[in-house]
Amino acid sequence: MNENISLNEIGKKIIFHIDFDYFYAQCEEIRKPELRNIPSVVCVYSGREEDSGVVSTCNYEARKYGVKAAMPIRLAKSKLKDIEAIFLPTDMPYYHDISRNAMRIIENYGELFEQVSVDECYVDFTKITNSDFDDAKIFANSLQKNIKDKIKLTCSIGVGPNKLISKIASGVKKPNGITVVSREDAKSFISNCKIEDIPGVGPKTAKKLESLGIDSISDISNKSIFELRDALGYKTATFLVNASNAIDYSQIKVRGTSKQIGKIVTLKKDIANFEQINLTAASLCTSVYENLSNKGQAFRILTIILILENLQHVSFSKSLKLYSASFDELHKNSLFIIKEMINNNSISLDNIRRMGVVVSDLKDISGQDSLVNYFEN
Ligand code: DGT
Ligand code: CA
Ligand code: CA
Repeated sequence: MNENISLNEIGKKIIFHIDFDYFYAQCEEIRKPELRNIPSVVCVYSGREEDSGVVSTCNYEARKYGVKAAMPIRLAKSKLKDIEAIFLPTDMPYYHDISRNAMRIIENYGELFEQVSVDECYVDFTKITNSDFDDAKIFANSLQKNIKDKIKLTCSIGVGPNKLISKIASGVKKPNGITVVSREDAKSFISNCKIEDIPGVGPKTAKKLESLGIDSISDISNKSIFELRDALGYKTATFLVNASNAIDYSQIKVRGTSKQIGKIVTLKKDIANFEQINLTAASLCTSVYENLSNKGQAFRILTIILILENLQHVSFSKSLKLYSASFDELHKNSLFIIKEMINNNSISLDNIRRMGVVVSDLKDISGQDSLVNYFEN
């Protein structure tokens, strides 16, 4: 797949890595705000004896006392001895619910999205940010605020020219941080990182490098792949030499069974009348409908996204009573929601920069006789 992407295209990308802060512990704070100012520790109890098991994560208050993930619960308790602290068992279904809601907000911007774990994702925001790192900073702020306002969840965001740089950047300022590393700064940024900061480099690789007299990223960048391949193998050597030069060709992997279909476009400048809004909505709906029909699917949730000139994101979702595969229903509802959103938020038409139509809660109906007539009313 890489061959089809020109270097020029890669050279313009702006990738976000978003990581939710102290995730399980923050989920607990969302439903029990009284936990916010005291150390709280989420534990996986093994059940063998009281307090046997490990810490899954803890809030930043608890981290001040040296409590960490994977630490035995007993050790964590000893570190928090004489301190008012709370120990809680994990509640995975609840954390997954929060994760789903937060990820949906991010996914609803309608760009290439890859969820990598319950609390982490990558998104290609090249288009929304016009491939401009100053715009990306503003946009990251607005995205962070959007998630905080809607779910009360904080996250840390790394912005970079590729997945590698954005992933490392998101860990630089935590919690609730934003770190932007522009294309120009990427090489010096990575040179100042430790070898173990490169995702995928474990103690074994670090040891092998050390035995070659390599103990910094700059050392690696001065080597050629051929010098490292005997010790590390060709694949790892290539990856590391590239990484040490801030190069990473890995792509955002949109999941094959995407749970939504959407299309988002940038509007012409100075849209001044509803006719142009209508035309844009019709073309977005046509594209979404074609995609939906090709996949043989019906939808139930319709989301409209408006991104304003200041990169503020306004979205509204409507759940239909029944699944629908009807273009008319998609179109009619989209127009209605767009008008309501514009009126309810007093948005002036020339302030709308991008508009998106996304359908989700999809259902396979390819076995049906007539797709178009399915549930059509
Ligand atoms: P952060 O990102 O440093 O603010 O803190 P977390 O807690 O979000 O850490 P992260 O992103 O490494 O992990 C996400 C969640 O995965 C975390 O909330 C709990 C779970 N987790 C992480 N490490 C461990 C572990 O060693 N054991 C268990 N059972 N769960 C873990
Ligand atoms: Ca996290
Ligand atoms: Ca994480």
